[in-house]
This record gives sequence, structure tokens and C-alpha cells, in this order.
Amino acid sequence: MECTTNTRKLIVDLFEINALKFGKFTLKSGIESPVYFDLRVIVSYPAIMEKVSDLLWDAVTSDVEFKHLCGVPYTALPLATCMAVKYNKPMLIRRKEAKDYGTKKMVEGVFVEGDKCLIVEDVVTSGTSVMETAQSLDQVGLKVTDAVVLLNREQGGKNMLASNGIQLHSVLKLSQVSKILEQEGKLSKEVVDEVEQFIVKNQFQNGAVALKRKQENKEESEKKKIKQRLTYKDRKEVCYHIVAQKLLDIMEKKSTNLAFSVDVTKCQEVLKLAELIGPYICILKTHVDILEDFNQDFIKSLQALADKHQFLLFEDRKYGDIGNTVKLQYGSGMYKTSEWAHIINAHTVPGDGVVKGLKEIGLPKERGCLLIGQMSSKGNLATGSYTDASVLMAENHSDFVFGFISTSQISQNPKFLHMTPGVKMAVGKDNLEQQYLTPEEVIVNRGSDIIIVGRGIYQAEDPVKTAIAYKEAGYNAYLQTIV
Ligand code: 5BU
Repeated sequence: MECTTNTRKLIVDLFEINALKFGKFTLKSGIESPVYFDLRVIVSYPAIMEKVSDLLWDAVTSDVEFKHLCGVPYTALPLATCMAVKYNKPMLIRRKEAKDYGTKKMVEGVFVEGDKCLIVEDVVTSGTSVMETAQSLDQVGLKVTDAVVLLNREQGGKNMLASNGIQLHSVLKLSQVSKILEQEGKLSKEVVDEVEQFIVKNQFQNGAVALKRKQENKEESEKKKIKQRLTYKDRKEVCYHIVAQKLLDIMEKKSTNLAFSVDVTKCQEVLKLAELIGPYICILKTHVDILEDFNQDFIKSLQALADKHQFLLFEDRKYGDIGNTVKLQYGSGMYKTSEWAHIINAHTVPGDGVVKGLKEIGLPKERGCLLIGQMSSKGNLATGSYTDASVLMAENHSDFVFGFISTSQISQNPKFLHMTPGVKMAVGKDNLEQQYLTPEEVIVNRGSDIIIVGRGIYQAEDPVKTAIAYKEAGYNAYLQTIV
């Protein structure tokens, strides 16, 4: 990060007024820290207040559009006020009193639903304060895509916010602050080294605390059923991935969010079910490695049915190896999956390489990939920070990844589609740890977009009638959630 004369002077000023303290401190989280920021004191220094507001303004205004400003209570409130007055931008106030939630207006000010609001904050550590304000704004229909902070403590906040669709812009970073103070003769090299070690050590710990808080917030808003989503038609405007666009088009035209998982072991049986169920689904999901008589003619017939009934083919291969291996598995071998599957999926456990490998094969063929962010089976390990890291991976590869397999909405970014397996008309489980939720629970309460149903349909007495019932249940649930 470059450091202008203005920011260098500001760092020294903040140090002089005791807003930046170095020593031994115990933070709210219980963590021992060699540095502590108390930016509340700046209200006593009007010239510094003005400088801070100007730098916050400059950090975002060249590339971010927004209609309102909202400071995270309390320290950032006067900063947001200065910015609003000086640059003639309307401000909003988010109430902090949680006790009165539901009976009092949480956001004060004049706005219309869909307006974009920039969040202003003094210090970001894990990102939870910004997230809390973003959630309050989101609940009244405001859009938050960006936040600006005076000082980023570099402890996981930027990534946490990015995984929730919020870009963090910062005027200063902790590592930069300590280096400048060393150059200005205010701090010794030992203290600067200590700060650097602290940053490295605490990136993960604070991330974990933040993730726990985030999970709690998510559960809270899920309980309140405050889900408002775009129609399939409008969603196409924000889902720019070619496969997502095709899929949304089908979902809109056929009024269905049902994916049928055709887990039978004979090609003829798959084709028979695809012919019967095809008119009611947007996706046919396969496991071709369970077929006893797999052959390429079967694939040709399946493709013809996909064309005839307008559904996409999703091979649920769950690639999970190093990049080079998954590339071979996807592009070569007897299944030639990349030749016919519009959609594939991958576990994120190997790291970025798995997506990079698949992408080399799939991108030129205009294929799309889903990352497995959560699983439906009891005791699975795809939870917490694993899920969050998967969301981040999707963000980093959104030219190829267009969504997730998950049991709930795990990214706030509407460009990603969520598909949920483990769906039946009644809650329950099988005898091998599969767990089932209802279409309504998955779509309305958990914010997913597509229900994946296997045995619920193909083991039913009348699979066609049952598929129609799932189609209707899923689509009616969607109708309850659209704006
Ligand atoms: P069921 O018959 O509706 O239980 O089948 C669910 C399908 O979804 C089946 O093909 C699984 O392999 C697939 N699935 C799942 O059930 N849970 C998961 O977490 C993932 C995939 Br990932």
C-alpha cells in the first residue's frame, strides 16, 4: 500500500494524540495484543477528524457508487457525519439497541429499497461489526457491497467480509502503521517485529471468532425468515456465468427449481426416467460411475432427452484430488464427462488446484462448476471455516464456479446459485446418515435456490406424479421468497 504524505502525517498525529497505543493489552476477545487503537479520542481534535473523513472519502469514491453513508456505531458515527456534510451525501443511522429489535425502526433516515449504502468504520479486526451493520441494512432492503475503514488490523476481516459479498477499502493497515512509526522514530524495530508476528499469529484465531459470530447472526436472521430474493429473470442480470444464465432461463420458462438425482444402475432405467420426469426439472443429476452398462450411446440418448425436455446435465462426480489428476479424470477416461456434463462439482479440500485443474478443461467448453460448501450427511466435516474458505474459493474462480452444493445459503452474493441435496416431503433420514429437509425449509428458510431429489422420486410408487408434487412444492416455496 502506498503511503502519501497525508497518510504518513495522519499516522504520526494519531500516535501523538494516543489513538494508537503500543505495549501489552488484553483485547475484548481475551487475546494479548502489542497494539491497541482508541480512535474515540479523535472527536476532540477537529482537524484530525476532518483529515480522517477526507481520506475515508478518497479511499472509495473513485470506483464505488453509493447513495447513502452509514457509520458503524459509535466511533464511526461522527466520521460518517463529517463525510456526509462535507461531500453532500445523505446519511443513515443504524440503531445499536438490540433489545428493542422488532418494535423499533433499526435504520433511521430516508431511503428506498434497493438503494446502495456504504458502511464507514474506524477499525476492522474480524469484520463482525461491519457485518452486523450490513445485516441491519440488508433487513430493511438496503444493498451493501462496500465498506471503508480507517484502519484494517489485518486479522481476517477483509476475507470474512469478501465471503459475504462486501469489499473492504482501507486507508491504513496495521503493518503499514507500525512501519511508518518506526521510520518516523516513534517505535523501535522490536515493537514493529512484535506487531508483525502478532498479525500473522492472529489472522486465524480472530477469523474463527468472527465465523462463530457470523454463524450465530445467520441463524438469527434465518429464524426471522427475512429472505427476499430476485426473480429468476432478474437474477440473470447478476449471474453472468453462461451456465447459470442457461439454468435460470430454464427455471423461469419451466417454472421449476427441481433437480432430479437419477441414481439407478442401468442406462435404460436412467433414460426411461429422464423421458418421464424431464418436463418437470431444470437439472438431471447423474452418477455415471454407478451404471453397470455405461456406454457413449447412452450419453447421446441422454443429450437428446436434455435437448427435448430442456434440462441441464449435472455429473455429481465430486472431484477431490490435485489439479493434474482431476484434469485427467474430467477430460479423459471412459466417461468423457467434460464432453457432455454442463455442470460438475468439486470438493474444496485439495485447495485451489482442484478448481484450476477442472477449469483448464471446462472453461473452453463453457461448462460450470459447483463447489461443495456443505453436505447433507450427518457428522460431515464441511462446516464453519471450511465452508467459508469454499465461498472464498468460489469468489476467486467465479469465471468457472457459479454456485454451491450446500444445505443453506452460504454466500450473500446473488451471482452464486445454491443447490441442496437431502430433500424429501417429510423431514427424516435414511439408514446411512443421509438427512432430509423439506422443499419449503430448504428454499424459504435456508435461502437455497434448487432442491435435489433422488429416492423421494425414483422410489415413489408413481415417480411422475411425485416429481410434479416436488416441482410444485419447490416452486411455490420460491414464490414466497421473491421481492
Ligand atoms: P437422495 O436419494 O435424495 O438422498 O439422493 C441425494 C443425492 O444427492 C445423491 O445422489 C447424493 O450423492 C447427492 N448428495 C447428497 O445427498 N448430499 C450431499 O451432501 C451431496 C450430494 Br454433496
